[in-house]
Amino acid sequence: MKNSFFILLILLIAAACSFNEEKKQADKPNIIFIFSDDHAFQAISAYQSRLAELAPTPNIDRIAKNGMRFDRAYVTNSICAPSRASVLTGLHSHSNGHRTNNDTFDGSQTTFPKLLQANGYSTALIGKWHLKSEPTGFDHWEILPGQGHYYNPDFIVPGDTIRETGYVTEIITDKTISWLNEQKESGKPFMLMMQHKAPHREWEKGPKQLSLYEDVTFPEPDNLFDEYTSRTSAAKDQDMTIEKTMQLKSDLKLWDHATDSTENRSWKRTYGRMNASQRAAWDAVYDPIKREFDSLNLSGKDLVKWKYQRYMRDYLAVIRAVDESVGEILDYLEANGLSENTLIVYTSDQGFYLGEHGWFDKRFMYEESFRTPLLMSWPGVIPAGSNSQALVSNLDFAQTFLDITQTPDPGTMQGLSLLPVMKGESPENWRKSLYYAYYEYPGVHSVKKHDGAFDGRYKLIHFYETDEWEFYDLLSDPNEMNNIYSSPEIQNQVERMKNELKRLQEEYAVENAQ
Ligand code: SGN
Ligand code: CA
Repeated sequence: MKNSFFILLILLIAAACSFNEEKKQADKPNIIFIFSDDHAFQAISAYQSRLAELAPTPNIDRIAKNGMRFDRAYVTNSICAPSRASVLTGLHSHSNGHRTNNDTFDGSQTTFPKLLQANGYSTALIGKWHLKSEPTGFDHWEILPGQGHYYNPDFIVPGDTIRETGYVTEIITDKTISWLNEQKESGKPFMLMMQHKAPHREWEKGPKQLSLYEDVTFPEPDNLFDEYTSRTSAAKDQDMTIEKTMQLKSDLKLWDHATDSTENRSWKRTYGRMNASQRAAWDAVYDPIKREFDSLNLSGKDLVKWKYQRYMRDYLAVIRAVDESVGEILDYLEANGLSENTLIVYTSDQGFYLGEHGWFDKRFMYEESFRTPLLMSWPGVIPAGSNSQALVSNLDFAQTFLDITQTPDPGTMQGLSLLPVMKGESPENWRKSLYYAYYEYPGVHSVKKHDGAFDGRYKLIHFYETDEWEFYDLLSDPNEMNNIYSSPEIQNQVERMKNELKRLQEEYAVENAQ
């Protein structure tokens, strides 16, 4: 009698435990990480920049309305593949070995997708990857080769490469929704990385946005004609100006149908991939622009201004398709009862210059590229319509995702869990400064190697191969036009930030710290 009572008791306890385990599993939040490539925060209307009214992003803004806009989100290294490696590993470039786009990702490392997968999550990656080695830690993956293509893109899947017909942003969205539908059956929580190619160079508009901003004139940044007075040789010697570097043909699509053909590398990967009907729709928009350009005979500042307008029309229209993609995903989550228990993250691998300093591209530690957009929603945890001024980094995603999914932290990552900040708290022991390092030199766009420290107001940059320094006070000089490194009245702050840089280099065990 006694024995059977105990057996019954044990069975009841076991049943309760397994029920709790299932419940815990079901309560675990899903994560959708929406990642774009080179999306400047200036091009998101939630950030209320000069472009907000003319080129709104209503769907990306929905994430901010339902959740939090981070105003001080930064990256470890403002270039595609290294940023992605930092997101996956929670480590700075020198620690995960991925310093430049030329490196191959060591997929045997600890990454957050692997840890989540081991903790019972369904994991998927769809879109741009750019890390050369095959993805690890994902139950499902479909990736673009390298930079990928906008029109009729190829996708690498395990053991095969498939060419799809259509526009890359729409295809990535469709694939994402298919996977979400398929994985419903698993009953597992999921972590999905939807990684757009857009709005990366060469900013090829989608068929639905071809004439979207054609009659809009966008405001220029104040420093479109920056002469780099007071800056070091790095700002002067770069190769990323709208004036000299931006190409009329490949970047601004002024192809000459009679002479440009399959011989041209850029033609092949852009216009050359389109089918006849895609080309017809494209030509209907760009042929008149080419004729207008040929008749204008522009030079000097007028030419730069004209190129800037073309650049903005293309770039912002490419973003409209990304915004629509985000809208489709948000609608899907709502329609499927997934909004409540899903953390949605929208961010980019880095920022981008939209004519500031006369530039496009990224790489420098100046705000437009060092900073990245970051918006998150998670009802019940993140207060709706909030914003954060905390110094956060792309280093923090990995630990944040481990934290909210109760996945054991290996203790080797270098970021911080954003959970308290997401809840609207201001943790006292939050980081006071960020470490930055850029390594890809010599290389495309010729930006010299540098590292530096930023405390939310003062920024110290060291171009260590030429031993040149820059120092900015973002409070009085938000556009970083005045390098005050040698100003006598600021020397105490320069010294303080030099010590801070040393401290950060020690904390992160930066080898060969300069
Ligand atoms: C290509 C682009 C560059 C860009 C790099 C890296 N040139 O080389 O403008 O900086 O990619 O971009 S292009 O002629 O090929 O468009 S990244 O986002 O992958 O880091
Ligand atoms: Ca990028």
